[in-house]
Amino acid sequence: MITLDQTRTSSVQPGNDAASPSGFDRAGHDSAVLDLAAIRSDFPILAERVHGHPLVYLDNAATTQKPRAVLDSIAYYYAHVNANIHRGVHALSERATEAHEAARKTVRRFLNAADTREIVFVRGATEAINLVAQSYGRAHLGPGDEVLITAMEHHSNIVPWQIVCEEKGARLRVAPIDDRGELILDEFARLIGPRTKLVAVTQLSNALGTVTPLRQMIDLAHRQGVPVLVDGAQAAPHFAVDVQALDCDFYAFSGHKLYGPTGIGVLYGKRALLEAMPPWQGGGDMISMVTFEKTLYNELPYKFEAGTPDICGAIALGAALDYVTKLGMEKIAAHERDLLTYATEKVGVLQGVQLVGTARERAGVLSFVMDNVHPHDLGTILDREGVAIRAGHHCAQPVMDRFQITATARASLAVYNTREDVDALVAAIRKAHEVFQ
Ligand code: 7TS
Repeated sequence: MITLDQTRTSSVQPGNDAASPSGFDRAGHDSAVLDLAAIRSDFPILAERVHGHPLVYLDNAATTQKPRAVLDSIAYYYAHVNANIHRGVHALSERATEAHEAARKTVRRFLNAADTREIVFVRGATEAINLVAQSYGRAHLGPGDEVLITAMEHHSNIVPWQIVCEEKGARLRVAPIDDRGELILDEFARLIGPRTKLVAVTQLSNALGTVTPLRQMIDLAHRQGVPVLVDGAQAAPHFAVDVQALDCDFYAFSGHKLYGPTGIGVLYGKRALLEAMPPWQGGGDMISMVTFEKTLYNELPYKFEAGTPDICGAIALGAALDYVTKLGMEKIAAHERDLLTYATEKVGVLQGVQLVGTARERAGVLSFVMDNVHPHDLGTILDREGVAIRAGHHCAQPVMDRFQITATARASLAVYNTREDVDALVAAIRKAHEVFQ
C-alpha cells in the first residue's frame, strides 16, 4: 500500500503532546495539551502578513487553512500517483485507486461508520444534502408530506428541501429557536408527525455557534420512525463525531472546513438506506452494466459517485483527517472551548457590542453586532489590522430575520488560533469603535 503522508510535521510527532515550554501557551491558558507553536508552524499561510500586520485568521467557519501534511499530499499525488481510478490496468491507476480507497477508510474511521460502503465522496456538505434531497427525497416525498428542519439552518440545508418539496407538493416545516439561539425542543418534538418523512438538522449553527441537542432530536425522530440527516459542516471540524453513537441516518460534511482542500466532502448514509436509494447522477463508474435498453447500477458507494471524482482531494482529505486525529479531536475541542470562552468574555464586554447567539452549548463561532457600525464596515476595518473575519448573513438569512438584523460580524475558530489572536481581534474592534464614534 502506498502512503501519501510521509511528511509528518512537528506538531504531530509522538511525544509532542505536552504543553510547549515556549510559544503560545506560555501562560498555560491556551491549551494544557496542544503545542500551539508547533501546530501553527504546520500551517505556512499563518506566516503571511496582511496590510503590514501578521495575519490573524478568524474566518474558519468559511474555510480553514491547510497544514503542510495536506499540501504535501497534494504535491505528492500529482508528482507520483496521478491516474484515473477503478479503470486502469496499469500501475499508476492501481496506486491512485488504492490511495483513494484508503482515504475512504480514513473517513470511515473518523466518523466511526460501520462500513466503508457507507462513505460517499461528494463535493462538500452542499452536494451531500442535495444528493439526499434528490435521491431519498424524490423517492419518499409525496403531496402533503413534510420535511422538518430548524430555524438555524444554513441555506444548504433549506433550499435543497424547498426544491424537492415544491416538486412533490410536500411541505417544509421549521422548528423555532429562542432568543439565545437555542432550539425549542418541545416545538421540534411537536412538529414531528405522521406526515414527517425526513428530519434535516444542523449539529452546529454557522451563524450563532449553537450546538444542537442532536442525540435527543434523533431519538425523538426515530421514535416516530423518521430518518435524520445531520448537517455536520460546522461540527465535524470542532469535535469528535461518532455516527453510530448518534445513530443518525445521514451525515454531511465538507473537507475544506476540516483542514482539507475545497471540492471534496462526504456523505455518510446507513447502508440499508443507501442501498434502497436510486442514483441521482448518471455516468461513468456508477454502473455495472449498460445497454440502451437497461442499465444496472454499481454497488455502494460507487452508485453515487458518477464520473471521475476529485481523487487528489479525497486523498488530501484523508491526510487532513489523519492530521487532526493525531492531534486528538478531544484536545482540539478542549482548546477551542477554552478559546471561545475567552473570546466571549473579551468581546462580550466591549462598548457597543452585542453578541448574537448566546446558547449554553456553543462551539467555534462568535457572532456579534456593534452599535452604529455595519458589520461589513467593521470587517473592513478589522482587515486593515490584519484580522480576517466574516461579515454578512452567513448564508443563514432566516437566522438574521429571527434576530431582526441583516448581518453580523463573525469570528470563527480553528485549532491554530490563540488567545493572542483573540486579543488582536479585541484591539481591532476597539479601534473600529473609536473610528465610528
Ligand atoms: N452547512 C453549514 C452549517 C455551513 O456552515 C455551510 C457553509 C454549509 C452547510 C455548506 O458547506 P459547503 O462547503 O458545501 O459550502 N458555511 C459557510 C459559512 O459559514 N461561511 O462560508 C460558508
